[in-house]
Amino acid sequence: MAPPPNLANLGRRMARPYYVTTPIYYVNDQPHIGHAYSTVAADVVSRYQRLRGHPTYFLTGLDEYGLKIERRAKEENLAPQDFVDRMATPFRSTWEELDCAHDGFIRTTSAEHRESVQTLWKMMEDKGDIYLDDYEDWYCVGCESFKTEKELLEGNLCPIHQKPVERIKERSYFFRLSKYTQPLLDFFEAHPDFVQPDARFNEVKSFVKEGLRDLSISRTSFRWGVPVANDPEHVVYVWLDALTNYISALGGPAPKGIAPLYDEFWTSAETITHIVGKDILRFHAVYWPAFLLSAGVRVPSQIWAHGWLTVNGEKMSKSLGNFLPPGPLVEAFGADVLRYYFMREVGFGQDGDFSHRNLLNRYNGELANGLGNLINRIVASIVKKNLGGRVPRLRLDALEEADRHLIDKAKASACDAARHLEALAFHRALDTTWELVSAANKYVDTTEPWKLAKQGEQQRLEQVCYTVLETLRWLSIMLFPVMPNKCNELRSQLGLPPLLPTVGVDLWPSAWGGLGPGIETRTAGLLFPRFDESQERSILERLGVDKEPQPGLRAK
Ligand code: ME8
Repeated sequence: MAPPPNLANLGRRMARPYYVTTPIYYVNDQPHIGHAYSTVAADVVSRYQRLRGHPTYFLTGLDEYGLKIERRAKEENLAPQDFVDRMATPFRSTWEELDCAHDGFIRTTSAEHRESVQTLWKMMEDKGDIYLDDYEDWYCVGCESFKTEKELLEGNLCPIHQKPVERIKERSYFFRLSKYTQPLLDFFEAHPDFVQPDARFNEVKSFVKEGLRDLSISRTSFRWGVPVANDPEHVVYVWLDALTNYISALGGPAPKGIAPLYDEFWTSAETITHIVGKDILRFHAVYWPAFLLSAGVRVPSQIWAHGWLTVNGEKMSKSLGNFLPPGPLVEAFGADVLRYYFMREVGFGQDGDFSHRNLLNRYNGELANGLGNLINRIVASIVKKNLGGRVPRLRLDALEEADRHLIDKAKASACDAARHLEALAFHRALDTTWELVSAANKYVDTTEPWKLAKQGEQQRLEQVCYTVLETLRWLSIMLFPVMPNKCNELRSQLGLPPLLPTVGVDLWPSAWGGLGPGIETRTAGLLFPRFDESQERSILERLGVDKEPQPGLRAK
């Protein structure tokens, strides 16, 4: 027998801190499925890393300053601080409903954040990278970003928000971004995976190669922002303020002081991944590393720019007002099903269209008929009726070709799924996991355990049931990052405790036979009950969806 692993040593070897973040969302409106998509992705990453035993920190939060928020508060007849305080609640509760278990929730109006922004400013200033000058240009309040003439559509419209930009003329502090054109290109060269997907990285490189202009980083025409420390007439440009959240939430930048979280998850983290939508890639892949290079602070490992979700083919955004809130969807399907749908259908990095009909099809086809059916046929039926509900003994010496085939499939699937999850290719991880679900269903079809029971072939029946039960145990781990609650329910049916990720302990399945003999399985209702046509109709009606079939959610 192999000696038990030395957990203390294992812990040290595996202590590779992983930091994952979402964008901090503007609080000018309610959360919608686009925000949910980014936040679920980050939660899946963090749950996966924790399962592997890595110390992990998952940050999300809110972007509460800027002209856009100041104007929204005014529309609501509220002081900006009262307005942002009120808006924080729906975001927090949405992440709770979706089981997004963040470690930190940063709000940029906090005193700690303000101090961090001012510290980072000072570090850049000490480098000689900040100067005062006059400025005149076009500004889109929706993007909170300056626009060049070249970028504008006819009639001076912002190409993203399709709204007129404003002419801004004021005295402003500038960051010497132009100085960082070459250092950024060198950094990109040395870090070929800095931006994912690759095609997006090429866009970023082309943009930088054209040469960067210095960036205006302060405003005097409104007050709702972090004041510039030595010149409080100015507030810090909202993007410099917002990007700093990734370090302020950890107590950084801490040029002198001690900040344990910042040390662990920024300065010495093995991996720092910022998950963002492709709309805000330039801020993260160009401005943010330039600020950090200037301040002499470590640059993140990777910016992962995912694609854009449309609803029935239409662009969805708070500014355009046609957004789907996640709440009613969670109510209708449960958090895990919605999480599964987000991660399953659209290739991470590609655009996709959200369709209720397609969500129902995936639910019935893959969750109810695929995984649900597999669990049911074996746990609730064969094992309960023929083996007294207990897990049989694994007999390695009596494995048959079909058993070996399924075991090999499980090993290959677990290995591939892990590789894909490391690379944030969630859809691929689920593809390979579903190949295992199909292979296990096929195995049940061909080994026909109900016949073995009838014919009294007890030993073979036990072997077949064990093979499926152990496959289900593996699936309860492999699917945990995406569907944590359903996986723990499945584990309870298998007579196993809930998964409890622990630093230093790798829980990913690799050795066959972890399910001990004699454990009592439990049957506790269907994990994924199938919706019949009338249930489907009533769900769609409740969600206010047209009866007309919608285009499927397909990666474009
Ligand atoms: O840009 N499809 O905040 P924001 C997919 N505060 N993802 C979507 C989406 C859609 N239709 N709509 C929104 C900001 N998102 C800044 C960020 S970070 C330092 C500051 C997601 O409220 C996606 O992640 O406009 C996108 O990048 C983000 O929400 C924009 O959120």
